[in-house]
Amino acid sequence: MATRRDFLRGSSAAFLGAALVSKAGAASLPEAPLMESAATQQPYLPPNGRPYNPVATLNGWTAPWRMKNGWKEFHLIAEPVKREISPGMIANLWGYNGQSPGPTLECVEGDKVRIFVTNKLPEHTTIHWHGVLLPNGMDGVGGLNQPQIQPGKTFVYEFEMKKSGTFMYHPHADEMLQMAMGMMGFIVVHPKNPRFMPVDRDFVFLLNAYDVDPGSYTPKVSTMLDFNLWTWNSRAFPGIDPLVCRLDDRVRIRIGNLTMTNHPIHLHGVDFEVTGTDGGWVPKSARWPEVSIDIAVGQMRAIEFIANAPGDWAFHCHKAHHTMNAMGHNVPTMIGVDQRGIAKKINKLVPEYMVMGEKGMADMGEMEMPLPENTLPMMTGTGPYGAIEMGGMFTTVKVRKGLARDDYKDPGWYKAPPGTVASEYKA
Ligand SMILES: [Cu+2]
Repeated sequence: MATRRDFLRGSSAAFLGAALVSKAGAASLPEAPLMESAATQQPYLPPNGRPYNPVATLNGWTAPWRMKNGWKEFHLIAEPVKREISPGMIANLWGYNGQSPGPTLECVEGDKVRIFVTNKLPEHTTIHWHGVLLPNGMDGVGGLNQPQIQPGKTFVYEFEMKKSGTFMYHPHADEMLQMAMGMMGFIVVHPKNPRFMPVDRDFVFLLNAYDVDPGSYTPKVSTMLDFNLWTWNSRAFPGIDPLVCRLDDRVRIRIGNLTMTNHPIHLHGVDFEVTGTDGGWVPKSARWPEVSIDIAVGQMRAIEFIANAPGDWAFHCHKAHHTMNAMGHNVPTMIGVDQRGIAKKINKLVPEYMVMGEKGMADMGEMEMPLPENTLPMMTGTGPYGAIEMGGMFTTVKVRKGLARDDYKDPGWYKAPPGTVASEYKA
């Protein structure tokens, strides 16, 4: 019998067949594929159904489906997962089909979808389809629209995707806890007409946040605002893959916010326009140019631009503490404080003690400080010119000439033409 590992070796997209919930259900339930990798998977070309140009889920994947008598059938399994937040840190989260966030569900306007949801969590759950227009009984608010899905049970949701756009899914049951544990995913409904607002590259990711104490693995679930890990698709820099674009591609990036605060998302190197919200597409006459867009709690914003400038462009949340990993919160301001005398005294008691923050905190980005296990450095990442001093909600948009249409591989660091890099002035 094939093991999980054999499956991984044999398939470029690491889909795995999961055990089905019950013998009775086994005959009728579609397969629930499982993803073991936290890497960005190649866009999933639709094997059947209406054609469309698939999205690339940042550090994620698209769920395969089964067509059955004209219905597109998905199977989500709500379950505890281990998510690599960045190399060197794993979190015990809850998610769907092996990862948090769950797989992106891709459909086409007019598709009839049937989504089976199996609950393998220790408590009840539901799924709400955020922004999708559907019958009241399919809206997924536990207690209001449906009974809760008890552990071990499978529920089925059926509705038609009436309009194209970008939506999210998440539980509407013990919501604060289940979202603090990572239960969420993206829904992309492509337009029926493939010539409607076409783009060359179409990325999606969710903004999420966790509160994981240094040295621990499981998020604190009663945190309201003071989260310490700010993530994109449950990944923190330097674990977030670059968004790789071909020079002069038209690029769309769809960003949903399921954290408990707003995020001004800032892209260097280009101007963009907001072309979609969770409510629908923005007509051309209503768009204006931007370089940052504030995405409020529970909102989705789709931005579009022409990738006409080669380079490695920073792409990040503009709240500076959201581009840091845990441990930075209670550091006192020491700028201008002469700590030399103090350090000598403390060194007699604690030989490892280091003076920090006297000239600012930039030294932290390069410092090899001993950290508790399973803890990411606060400011980290190395670029071609040294320490990048970032964490959390930070990555790059890498624009390169001559890439293949379907090439999303990291091309390495940009090699700037001679004379185009800021350098020391020498008189
Ligand atoms: Cu932010």
